[in-house]
Amino acid sequence: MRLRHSHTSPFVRKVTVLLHETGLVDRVAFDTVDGWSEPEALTGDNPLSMVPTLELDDGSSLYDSPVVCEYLDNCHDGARMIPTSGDARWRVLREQALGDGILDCAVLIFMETVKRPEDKRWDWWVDLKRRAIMRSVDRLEADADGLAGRVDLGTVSIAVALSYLDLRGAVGEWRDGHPQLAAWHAGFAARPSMQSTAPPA
Ligand SMILES: N[C@@H](CCC(=O)N[C@@H](CS)C(=O)NCC(=O)O)C(=O)O
Repeated sequence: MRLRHSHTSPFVRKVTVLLHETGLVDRVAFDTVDGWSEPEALTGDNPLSMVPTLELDDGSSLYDSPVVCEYLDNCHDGARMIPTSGDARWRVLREQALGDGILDCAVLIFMETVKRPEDKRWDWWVDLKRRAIMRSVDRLEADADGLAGRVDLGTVSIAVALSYLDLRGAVGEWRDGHPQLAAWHAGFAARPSMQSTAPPA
């Protein structure tokens, strides 16, 4: 298998944390690509030109990150990162959706505040996305007890999303007013899988 990836993409990081946690990391070759440059190596596998994209041994490919994670979770014999049924499954999938949604908002804020020419920036849009992130962080603080002691795709997604808020500074210091979530994140971020996938400063 070959993972087309970038070092800073948080969606890629979700996949690579899962690879480490499941012991699959040595079964995957890594190919660094820049989706914005639309390289043929990537667009041939994924017409959207986005990472992560997983090329399988038979030459076919899978994307986006939830699909790649689901596939990889079927490639190992350890504890499932995505429960196969019941309430636990829906909780993990909802947490993945919330983590990915925070990331979508943070990427949009980055595009608007850093990439877009200054005279074309839209404050209303940035504020809307910031409020969505902060409501999500409030909700996670209220539910922080439910994150404790778990290592699955739900907790990986939340931890990766919070770490990305630190990387891009999308909402300032999200820890203020969220002590339980901050303590949980500090513990999870110390895991070897998180440490070895940290983006370059
Ligand atoms: N929903 C996608 C989002 C992936 C995504 O946004 N990837 C970004 C990097 S963080 C990308 O490839 N951007 C290139 C582009 O938009 O052209 C997933 O979960 O994989």
